[in-house]
Amino acid sequence: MNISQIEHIGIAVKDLKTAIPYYEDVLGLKCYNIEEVADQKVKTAFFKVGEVKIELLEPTSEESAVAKFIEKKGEGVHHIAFRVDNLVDALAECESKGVQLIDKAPRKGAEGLNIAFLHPKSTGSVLTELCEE
Ligand code: CMX
Repeated sequence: MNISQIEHIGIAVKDLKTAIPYYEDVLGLKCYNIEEVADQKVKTAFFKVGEVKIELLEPTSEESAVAKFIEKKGEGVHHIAFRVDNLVDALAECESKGVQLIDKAPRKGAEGLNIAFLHPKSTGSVLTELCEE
């Protein structure tokens, strides 16, 4: 597959309002978008660092994957997302190389991207997202 860049780094937080001031007031970044992804039961806040984004993830339900993550591991880095040219082909390649897919087909994520997750059990314990514009 052809990965052109890290698209974003996802960080699990309990509460966006509490988390955002560190990124804005200390790191001097600007939150340019807050968006709810109902499908994933999260509210997201985005910051740009050059070409790469930081995505803060606040769970909107106890059923959210992010709520379960925080309960088990606490707040912190949740996933890394790579931008690929062709998501369908990238997923087929991953599957053919024995990687367990969480999403067998692309779906819509935040910021209108097509996204799919790979299971951390087959990616060295790093929850990995592939995304395509
Ligand atoms: N990073 C690394 N490992 C993780 C993880 C994460 N973010 N989340 C869970 N795990 C680990 C668990 O600790 C567990 O490890 P152990 O068996 O060693 O304890 C293992 O993965 C499996 O966990 P599980 O209990 O079987 O499954 P969960 O119900 O916790 O689900 C996962 C895990 C990855 C399948 C689920 O979180 C998922 O489908 N994630 C993809 C979707 C997602 O994360 N959405 C939120 C972000 C959406 C967005 O960015 O818009």
